[in-house]
Amino acid sequence: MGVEITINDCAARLSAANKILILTHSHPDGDTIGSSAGLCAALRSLGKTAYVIKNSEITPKLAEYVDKYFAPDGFVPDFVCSVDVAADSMLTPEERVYAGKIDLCIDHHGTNSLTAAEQHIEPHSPACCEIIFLLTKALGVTLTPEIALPLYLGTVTDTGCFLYSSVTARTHEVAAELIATGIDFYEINRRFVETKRRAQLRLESLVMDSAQFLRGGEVAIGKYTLKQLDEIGATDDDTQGIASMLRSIEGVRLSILMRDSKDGSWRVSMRSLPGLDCSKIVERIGGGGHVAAAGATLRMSYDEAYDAVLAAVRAEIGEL
Ligand SMILES: [Mn+2]
Repeated sequence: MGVEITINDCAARLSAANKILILTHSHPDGDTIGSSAGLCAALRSLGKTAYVIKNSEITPKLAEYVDKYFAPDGFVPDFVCSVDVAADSMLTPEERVYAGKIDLCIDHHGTNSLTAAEQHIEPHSPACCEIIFLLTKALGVTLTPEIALPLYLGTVTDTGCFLYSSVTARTHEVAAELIATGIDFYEINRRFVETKRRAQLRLESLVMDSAQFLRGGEVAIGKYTLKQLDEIGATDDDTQGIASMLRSIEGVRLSILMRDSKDGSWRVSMRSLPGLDCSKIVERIGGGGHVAAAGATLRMSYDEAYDAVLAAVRAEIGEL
């Protein structure tokens, strides 16, 4: 964890830098990608040399919002800034060379533990993109559609299209300013919220079939595997948002979704309704995140991981 600094200090650090590299997190989502592309566009509008490090785990659907900013081979930055990266373990393989050498960490995860010289963490911001928007103001940047579109993307994807309890009046004010630049906001809403691929619906059906409902239906736990993804022709794009699906079932207050990884570990994604803090539950099994959305990675068999997860839930909320 770095020294906490203000958003104005963040702007001062970036203003003093010339060759800036922006880092995104492993299994990138709309928020880390939107934050990186928006910040990169903003810095370039100030005449800086700024790039986003190539994230080889990115999905094609998200890549188009950031790939023009990817750093060329051999780029040597004088300042390294991470966006939406909550822990050293969330750095991608290509970012590992910067582990311990990050100058500034900008994030909205209250559990942030990333090693950085300085940091600006706003746990009450529903999306990192909202912080980047405030940073563009502090930098004196004039908002353009090129900056606004990725920032809107991340705001929509991290708030479930302004649905979640983390949304504030400020979130809507930020969105209003982003939309006022003339961006095609409906295209984002449609592509990332309204439209679903058939494989995505098949995946939802698989997860629903796997689900167990505990504590009178208040707790739902489901799973899917990489093998199943392969069988139904689903890609990583189709898994975005799947963790929230079980929480959307009437009566469910806490949802848990487990999926395997290539290295044999199990990824646990937890979602909750107000009144239940899933970051506290996953901290018991080495994870982190937000009050309403958190996760952990367990290097053990499925049965062991399942037992560990339910033990952590029991320890927080009582018998299941
Ligand atoms: Mn985020």
